Amino acid sequence: MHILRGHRGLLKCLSSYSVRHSNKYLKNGCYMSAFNQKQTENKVGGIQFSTSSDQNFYRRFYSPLLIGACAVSCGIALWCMKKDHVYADQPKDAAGDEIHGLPEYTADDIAKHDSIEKRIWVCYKTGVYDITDFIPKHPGGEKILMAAGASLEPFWELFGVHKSAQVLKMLEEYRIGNLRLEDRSLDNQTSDPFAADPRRHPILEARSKKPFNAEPPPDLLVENFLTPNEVFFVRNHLPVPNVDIEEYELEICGRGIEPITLKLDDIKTKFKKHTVTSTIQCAGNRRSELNTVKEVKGLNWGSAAISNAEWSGALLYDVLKYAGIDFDDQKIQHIQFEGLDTDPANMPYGASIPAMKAFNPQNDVLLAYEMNGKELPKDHGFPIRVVVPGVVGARNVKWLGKIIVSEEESESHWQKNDYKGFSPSTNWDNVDFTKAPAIQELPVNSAICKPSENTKVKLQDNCLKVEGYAWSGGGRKIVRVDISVDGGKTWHIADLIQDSSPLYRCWAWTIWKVSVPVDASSKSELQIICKAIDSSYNVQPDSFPPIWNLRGVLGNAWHKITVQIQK
Ligand SMILES: Nc1nc2c(c(=O)[nH]1)N[C@H]1C(S)=C(S)[C@@H](COP(=O)(O)O)O[C@H]1N2
Ligand SMILES: [Mo]
Repeated sequence: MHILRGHRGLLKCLSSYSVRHSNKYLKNGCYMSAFNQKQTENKVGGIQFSTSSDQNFYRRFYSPLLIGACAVSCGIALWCMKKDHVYADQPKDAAGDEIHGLPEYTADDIAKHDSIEKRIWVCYKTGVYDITDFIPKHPGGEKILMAAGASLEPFWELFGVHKSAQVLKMLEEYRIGNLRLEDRSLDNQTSDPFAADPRRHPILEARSKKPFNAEPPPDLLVENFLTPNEVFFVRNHLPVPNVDIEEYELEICGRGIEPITLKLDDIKTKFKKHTVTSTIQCAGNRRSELNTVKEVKGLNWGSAAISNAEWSGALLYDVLKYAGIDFDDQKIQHIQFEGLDTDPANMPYGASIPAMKAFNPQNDVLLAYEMNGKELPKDHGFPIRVVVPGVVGARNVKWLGKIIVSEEESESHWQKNDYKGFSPSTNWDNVDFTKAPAIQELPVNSAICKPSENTKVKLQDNCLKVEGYAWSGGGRKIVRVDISVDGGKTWHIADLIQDSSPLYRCWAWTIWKVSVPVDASSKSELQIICKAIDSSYNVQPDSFPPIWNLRGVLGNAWHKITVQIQK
């Protein structure tokens, strides 16, 4: 309990969200409920949760979160400690296995070691570890102090990357014993936080399975102006929350607003239904091409982390008006959003957009409950997601739980410490995330979707049919797409398939098609290049090296593919 007491401040900040949502999670939460159940039925880390005193209330609700927070911190910290190891090379699977001759400890023993004075112990599978000496090296500071007396395992399930051979090897350096047999089964019972994730169409090519991130084959994208829901790319940072619609409430609060909550039905009936076709593109789309210049951190997206759908819902403008916002209040600069998906420390996914985006109803910022005329699918934010036309995917918050009207940007990791652009010379040692603004509107981009890279193509009447997409942020319509098959010396102008929106309020992508004459007599291989121009006459840069950045975002250089000509 001393740990909880010693960290009331942190507890408070972790809890502000979970107090409101803890019941919901107990009922519907796909993973927290599993943890809580386990606690009420069993001992976790040797603590019996049987009474309902205030203290126990805190323990019941926060222990797993706190342990989670520190388990993850430990993982990250161990991961970051890139020192050389003297520890004998052992296969990944051996970490946490019983080591004969080491002392045996009970779950109770481990639970007692929950402060620096008493030393900090954790367990992983059968392994018991004293990580006290690691604490001074921990980049996350004293957060790690909360890593008292429990298994790291359930939390590492959430962030598979920490379960790498390297991290497990580092952990083994702090090994002090084995966990008693009777207590092992309990610690091995890891509930899969992703168990409630929806089924996905096998056509989606996964870039990571847990959390689920996937893109369709590019040639499917150009088959339809609207991407079918099952084919639409998926970008999840966390497990998909299981939202019970009976319980669902959207909270709206912040500067000058008397907080209100709206049920899904309220959002559907109190406001005019508004429909808009908008493309969503991840900032990391085409990251794999940046990765070939120099290694970047992030999911290795191809060119299909982008899709286009028709969204229906209430205008955020109408909802803010209903909530009583003062549109003339100059101090309101940002509209923050929080998702119902949470990390092991119970922090929600979050992001914000400049208030002026929402304050102009013509920007069509939506609280969407339908996608292509169907109920919003689970993967895409059921029951409500924000659609911010022309703005990077990351701000289109899914599973919307809360809207905060604010003077400040969202404090979320994904707003402040991610999704920003840097110079090609900025590296992980000198990067300062406070120095770059959060990405909002995306630059002009395009890609060739058909033919597919490295396939055999057949010419028709000495011509090759090429198809792809083009899109620009901020409502800037695509005005031209140029294709070259001679390295950029000469260009062919593609036919554009677009909606009828005006030049400066176009949220949907452009599908383009062109038939290019090819002189096949001399060559068997052909490079195809595309570049797009938007209504501000922005054009894509010709190569990746000058726009390379350590996170691999904003990759929008000319798209180039190579195909073989079938003779
Ligand atoms: N709540 C929540 N919203 C989220 C995310 C998330 O992980 N959680 N991912 C964001 C990112 S980075 C992108 S690119 C888009 C992807 O939307 P999609 O999965 O519907 O394609 O959702 C955004 N909204
Ligand atoms: Mo994204």
